[in-house]
Amino acid sequence: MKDLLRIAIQKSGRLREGSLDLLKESGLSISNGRDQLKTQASNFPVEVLFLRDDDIPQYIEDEVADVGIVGENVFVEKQRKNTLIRKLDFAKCRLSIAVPRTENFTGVFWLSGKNIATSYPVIVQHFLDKHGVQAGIHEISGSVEIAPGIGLADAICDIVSTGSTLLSNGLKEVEVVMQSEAVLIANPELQYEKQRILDSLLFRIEAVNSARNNKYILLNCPDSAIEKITSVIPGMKSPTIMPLARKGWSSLHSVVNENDFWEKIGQLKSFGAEGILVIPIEKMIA
Ligand code: PRT
Ligand code: ZN
Repeated sequence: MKDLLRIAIQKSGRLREGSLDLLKESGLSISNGRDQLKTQASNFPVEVLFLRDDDIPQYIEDEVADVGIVGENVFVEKQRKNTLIRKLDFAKCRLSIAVPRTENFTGVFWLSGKNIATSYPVIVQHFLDKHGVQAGIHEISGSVEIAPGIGLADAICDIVSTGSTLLSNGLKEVEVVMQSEAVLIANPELQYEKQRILDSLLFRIEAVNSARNNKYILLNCPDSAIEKITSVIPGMKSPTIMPLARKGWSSLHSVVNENDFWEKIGQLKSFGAEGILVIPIEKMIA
């Protein structure tokens, strides 16, 4: 039988859609019924396994799966024989300590002798050790944010995204323990053939993620502004410049990063750019 790379993704929850989207945008044709446990891509040597996110690191260590997509928080907490291959730029969040809003939190030492409720005991213990603080850790698996309100703990350590869950439970975020996002993890000792499949998948993921982070930009500008504009949007190698029918003007095509997009648009306009078009990129290969 030909080798397949077995990729474990979350069966249901916050990572499921982002994981499936990434695989599909990488050109894998996969059918994904809600109740399916596994499915094979019809056009790429990959089998997708749908599992609980917490179980994925162990399945990879046990070689039931070869690679997987989990939150970095789960990867770090589980301490399994997994290698972090790359960050995937979605499901961004942070793991933070929060205390009741009315507490006068004075710094990490405030936690000394207190009780912290969390689903991440390993990460919290590491954080406390790093700061030389001794505190109790109370491991609970869900609804961590209600623990202080019912007298189960003095503080919590949980995932925060917008912060609204903390707010509605009368808590305030006081220390960020780690930043997290979805990550691709793998068994550190993949067979040669599986590693080759992973390498070609990674090439595609790279192209998808670069495309997501960049936009194609076209604009018209007076020839005298070309140099300044090129310094703002240098593109992949350098911009394409084509003369307009109108004398003294050119059309300039380049690529701009999503993150500094608005700031750059402002600069371009101030240099005399007009008729600016911004277009999504489907795939981008350097
Ligand atoms: O069933 P299974 O075990 O597979 O799923 P799960 O319930 O353990 O995980 P799930 O789907 O909730 O989250 C999967 C991963 O998504 C986490 O491990 C994180 O890496 C990432 N992620 C990103 C989040 C959030 N954002 C998030 N907001 N995980 C959880 N939350 C929860 C958080 O626990 C809190 O209850 O959302 C609430 C906070 O959100 P805000 O926006 O109110 O701050
Ligand atoms: Zn989970």
